[in-house]
Amino acid sequence: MKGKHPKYRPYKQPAGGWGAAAATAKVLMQQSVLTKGSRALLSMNQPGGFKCPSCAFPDPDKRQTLEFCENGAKALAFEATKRRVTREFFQAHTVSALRDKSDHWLEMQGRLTEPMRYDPGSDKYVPVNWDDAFALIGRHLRGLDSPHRAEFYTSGRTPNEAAFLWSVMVREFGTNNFPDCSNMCHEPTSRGLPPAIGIGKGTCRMDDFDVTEALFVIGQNTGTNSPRMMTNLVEARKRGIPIVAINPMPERALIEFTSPQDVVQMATFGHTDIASEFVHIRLGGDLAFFKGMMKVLFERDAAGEQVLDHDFIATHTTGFDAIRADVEAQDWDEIVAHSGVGEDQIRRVAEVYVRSKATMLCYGMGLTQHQRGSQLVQQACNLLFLRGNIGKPGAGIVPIRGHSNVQGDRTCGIDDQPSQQLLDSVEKVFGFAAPRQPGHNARRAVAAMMAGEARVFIGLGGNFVRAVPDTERSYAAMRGLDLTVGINTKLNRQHVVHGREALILPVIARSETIVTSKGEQALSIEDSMSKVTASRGVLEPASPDCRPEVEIVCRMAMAALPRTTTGWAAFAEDYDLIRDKMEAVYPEMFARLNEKLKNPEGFHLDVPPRRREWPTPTAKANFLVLPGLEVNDGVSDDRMLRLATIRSHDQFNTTVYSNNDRYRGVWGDRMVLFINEIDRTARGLRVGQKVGLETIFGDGITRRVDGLTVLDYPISPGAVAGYYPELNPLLPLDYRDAISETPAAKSIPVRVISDVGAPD
Ligand SMILES: Nc1nc2c(c(=O)[nH]1)N[C@H]1C(S)=C(S)[C@@H](COP(=O)(O)OP(=O)(O)OC[C@H]3O[C@@H](n4cnc5c(=O)[nH]c(N)nc54)[C@H](O)[C@@H]3O)O[C@H]1N2
Ligand SMILES: Nc1nc2c(c(=O)[nH]1)N[C@H]1C(S)=C(S)[C@@H](COP(=O)(O)OP(=O)(O)OC[C@H]3O[C@@H](n4cnc5c(=O)[nH]c(N)nc54)[C@H](O)[C@@H]3O)O[C@H]1N2
Ligand SMILES: [Mo]
Repeated sequence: MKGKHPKYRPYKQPAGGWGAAAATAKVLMQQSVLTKGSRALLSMNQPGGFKCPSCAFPDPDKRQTLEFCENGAKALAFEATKRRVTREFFQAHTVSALRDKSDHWLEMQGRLTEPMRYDPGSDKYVPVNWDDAFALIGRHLRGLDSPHRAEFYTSGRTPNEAAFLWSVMVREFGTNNFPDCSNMCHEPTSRGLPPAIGIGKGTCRMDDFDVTEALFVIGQNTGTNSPRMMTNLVEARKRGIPIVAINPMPERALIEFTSPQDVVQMATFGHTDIASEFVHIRLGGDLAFFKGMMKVLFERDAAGEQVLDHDFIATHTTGFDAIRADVEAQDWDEIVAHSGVGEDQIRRVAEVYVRSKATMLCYGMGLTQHQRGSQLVQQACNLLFLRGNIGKPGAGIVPIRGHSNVQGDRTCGIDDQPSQQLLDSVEKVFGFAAPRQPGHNARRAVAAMMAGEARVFIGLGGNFVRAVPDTERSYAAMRGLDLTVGINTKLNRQHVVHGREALILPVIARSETIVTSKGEQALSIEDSMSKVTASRGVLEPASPDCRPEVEIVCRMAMAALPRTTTGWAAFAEDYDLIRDKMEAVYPEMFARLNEKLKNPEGFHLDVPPRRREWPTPTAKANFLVLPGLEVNDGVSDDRMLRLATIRSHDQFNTTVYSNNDRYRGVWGDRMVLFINEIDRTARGLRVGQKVGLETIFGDGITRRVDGLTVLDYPISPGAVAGYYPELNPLLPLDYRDAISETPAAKSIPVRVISDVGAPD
């Protein structure tokens, strides 16, 4: 059965196209929301409507009549589903029984409908009214001997207004314990970019795509995770712009794509070739590749060619000599070995870069989730600085964010290491003493739970326990808490892996209307390119007992802070009042916020590097050296492979829509191991065989996952891949980026344990 397996049928069509159109129709039908869902799709990402709850990629400036993608439609269909989790459902299932169900099964039960409290006597969730739920939270929080014993998690679907109030409530309570989904995601961007360019955000806008002369797409599975960006890639290719895709996996949509919105292309079964140059990089090989490209530039500069922007370098940067010395000291053989890319291809890509007068460098989790992820992001900046590719049209650094409002949440104060300036401002506006010491990020929150220091966990959205590393130990730590609270739309793992007491609080979703005594309320969202827009739902809330996130935060604050003078009750009714306070805390950034949000097109936040102003300590853009060629520590084990934990086409993070991964050709199974044929045969493994993986970490803890089906896949040698979150038990909490503490989920050192069961 060489190379073949019933669960693996390589997808030969272009990505997108009729496959995507069919998948969109199917998902709406399955969730029984064909008419309701289609109606809502018409308002999604349109002026006056709501922002897509899926990813953070911006809407186009030039509008299409239907502005959504297959995965946006999926996110909406699963949100607008007709299925409901009711009190009868909880009556029929003990929590122990629910724990045995898969993530997909939990998700498929539908929307949460009323607040529930865990009853240890029956091992079931039972109804609780909202007042009693808040009273229980208030009792626990007020009873702690230190505010630092509570962890306040945020997931990136939370809108700006709720995130802002959450940050105020937690600081008034007395801690900066803000574990956030971005701590596992683009934290290397938030911590890596400021020393380099002075701001932890990208520097491009959508119109830069129209004038760019070269695009790099690095470590990002665009067709699955930011499908709306495919429109920009297609348009760029139609203009003849080169696209360099750098990835250890030849992701289908980066090779060929049919735009579902392109009527002619659909009718003629045509497609657009996306990558003009596909770089099949070694996993973790990007550092060596960047240095290889820089080496070519320095060589050509030394030979008298005009390949560097010396004006930009002299006027705007520091550290050029050090970076040059570091790069020139690297040996070509080493660069090739560490990047896995031939010198000829590195030179060819460097030539693409040299020919372009404006280059955009887009990246995702393939760059950030490594042990030196933050510094790797800085190396990408070095490459851009060499040709003055920041602060001019069509050029810049472009982190592609994940959750639809993950960037906004950070902008609105969700930060475990807030600046003293922000805290001063919060104190001035609200009149309480803000805690000055740094709090816990996601990793530290889990560590505090493991150590027994944390007693309470409250999650504003998300599925913390399933998203974090070290599944088994994290589950145990969660179960040791006094109280766990999940503020969610859907049932998920964190509700069934809970503390001594536990609450489920159901919320109104992004696509649904929020009506208070002051009338209908709008929210605001910031996309990956710093554009802030109002979002107004159009559908009826899933249940009359679902509450808006803003109201939940306000009532929790009133229960937890008996002496508060903050206007929580008023905020819950009138969201304009919240935005007034946002403006007061951030007077420059959010000046005239309420007024500006009336423009249906939204507005861009200021990004100083766009005009070549650098808010760094040197007031310059800084070249920063990362010595050597490796982004991950060496491991002395010759059987070692590097495991990347990745997303399938049919999931949104821990939400599993189905067990298929269309573009990678995987059907009906998520427990698979993508491995290169060379590595497979070297280990004597057969395609279809079931194997286990074991982490090599050396801290005495055994981390192992069994039951993975071996598939031959064109992933670069030395690397294997499998799905998150199923493989999170293999990821050690302390295997992380040195600066940002982001788990290094793309480079886990593992060993294959074979012969666990027969081939199927
Ligand atoms: N439909 C859908 N959309 C989503 C999400 C979802 O789950 N589903 N999640 C959202 C979130 S929160 C996020 S953060 C984003 C995530 O979006 P992506 O950043 O695309 O995330 P991943 O699927 O984790 O993998 C990224 C890619 O990195 C590649 N890679 C792995 N290691 C390396 C490496 O060493 N070098 C390079 N160059 N590449 C490497 C993998 O092969 C893969 O193609 O998407 C967001 N959008
Ligand atoms: N091994 C490994 N681990 C990873 C990653 C990886 O690539 N590999 N990726 C990491 C990344 S990039 C991220 S961002 C994290 C994701 O971590 P999280 O953000 O915690 O996880 P999600 O799966 O996105 O959360 C899904 C839940 O959010 C709730 N929800 C959905 N919409 C709303 C809403 O509008 N309001 C509220 N209140 N709740 C809502 C639903 O109940 C749903 O079950 O995981 C990280 N973990
Ligand atoms: Mo993310």
